[in-house]
Amino acid sequence: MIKKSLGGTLLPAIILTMFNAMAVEPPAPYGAIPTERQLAWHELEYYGFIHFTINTFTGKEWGYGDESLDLFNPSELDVTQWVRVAKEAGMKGLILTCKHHDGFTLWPSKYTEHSIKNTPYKNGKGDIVGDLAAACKEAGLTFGVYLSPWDRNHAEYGRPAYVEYFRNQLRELLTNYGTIQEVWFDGANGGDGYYGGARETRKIDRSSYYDWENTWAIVRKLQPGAIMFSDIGPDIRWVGNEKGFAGDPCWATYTPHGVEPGLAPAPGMVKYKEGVNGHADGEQWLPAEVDVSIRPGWFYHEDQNEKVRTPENLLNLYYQSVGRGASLLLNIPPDPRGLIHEKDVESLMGLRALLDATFDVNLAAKAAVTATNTRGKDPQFAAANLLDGNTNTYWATDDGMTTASVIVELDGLQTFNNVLLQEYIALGQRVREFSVDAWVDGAWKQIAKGTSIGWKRILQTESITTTKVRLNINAAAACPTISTLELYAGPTG
Ligand code: FUL
Repeated sequence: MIKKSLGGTLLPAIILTMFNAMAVEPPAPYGAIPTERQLAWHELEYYGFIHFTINTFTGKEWGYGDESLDLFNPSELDVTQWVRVAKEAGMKGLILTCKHHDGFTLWPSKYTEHSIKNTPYKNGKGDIVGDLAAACKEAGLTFGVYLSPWDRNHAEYGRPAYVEYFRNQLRELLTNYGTIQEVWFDGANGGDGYYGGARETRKIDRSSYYDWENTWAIVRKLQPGAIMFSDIGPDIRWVGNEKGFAGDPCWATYTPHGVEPGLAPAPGMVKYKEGVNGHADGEQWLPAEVDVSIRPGWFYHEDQNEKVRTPENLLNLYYQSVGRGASLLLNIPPDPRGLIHEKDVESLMGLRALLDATFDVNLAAKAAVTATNTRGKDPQFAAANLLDGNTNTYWATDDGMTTASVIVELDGLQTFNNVLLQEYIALGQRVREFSVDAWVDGAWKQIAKGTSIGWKRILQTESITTTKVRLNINAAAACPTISTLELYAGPTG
């Protein structure tokens, strides 16, 4: 009997237990780590902002709130054109200014008369939020909403009743339009406005007026998967400028600081310039979103048609945002026809062509790779994971091994001018310093170096022709976990 059970079930069980005891554990997470919804957001990288309201018809950037509703009548509005353009441009989603500071709503809100429902557009039967949400869904793009906390139209702005109104509108947007991927809370707040005819200046206490904790809770309850943007998160942070660049470094971790000691940070009241670099070892996983317009203004103005960014300019923005571990939220404002203007479309397609020409062929895909250290010598953590095109597999070293190198033997002689690196960020942002060498004239030559990697880092280099490349992790807060190393040859270096 005993003999039988040893041979039949006990022995394999003992062997399995021994094997498990020897199995190499993944590294422990380090510092602040991303949530599932943040991880999903990192993958988007490039998506569009649509600024459209009565301003499109008045030429203003910030409507006062007293604009005549008769002005809103786009003659050829076609949200499927917006979606087509965004998709062909390579964007993964769109965020719409459902209500900007002037208070006009692009959906028939039941809480206000300052709304699309009282305009000549479709005889008051239009709902641009609904139309765009449906068009995005159909095309496989994500859809996000911008709801301005500041409202220059509303009579109660500055008083408690307005906060209830704001929350009611938030509930409308989060309940009636399917899955909302991002909710955008602007930090611009308080000042002069129409305010139901009062025409005065109203100041609010930015740290307490919106009671953000409870406002955010509405989003969590109604759209648990949605990312919330503001100067202080809670999911992603403003990069601190509207010029289109994240810093170098740009850490995904961040500790928002109040403008004065002892004053808690709040949207519109934070040392926002720190957002450009973030903080190594910051308290929260709060990666940066780079919001920038394709034109000088956020809204369409005819006299800016000659000032639309060129494809080369946009490519530069891409390197300065996505290439530094942030996301690129590029504003493409429709014109008074209700269409994205031909000039903007041309530049967007030009950028797409440059991105395709650069990132289509990974010249390291067929390489062989060796590492100075592999965690527990376990193939599960081998350096080959860098080349498999899978961001969920990674090269890791033994605990405490915070400097290490990998050598990538290319498939013959290759010429490239871009190095793309990714950390396996589910375990935190760990690398603090790295460099990249190429084998040139019989010796290693340094071709790039940096500090932060994070979700993605793209380094432009001089044009390099070589048979092997070396990645050196020169400092890390914990053993590095690197998921990707790719090499690309772009038309511009
Ligand atoms: C700013 C606003 O004041 C601008 O009008 C624009 O909406 C931009 C994205 O955010 O804070």
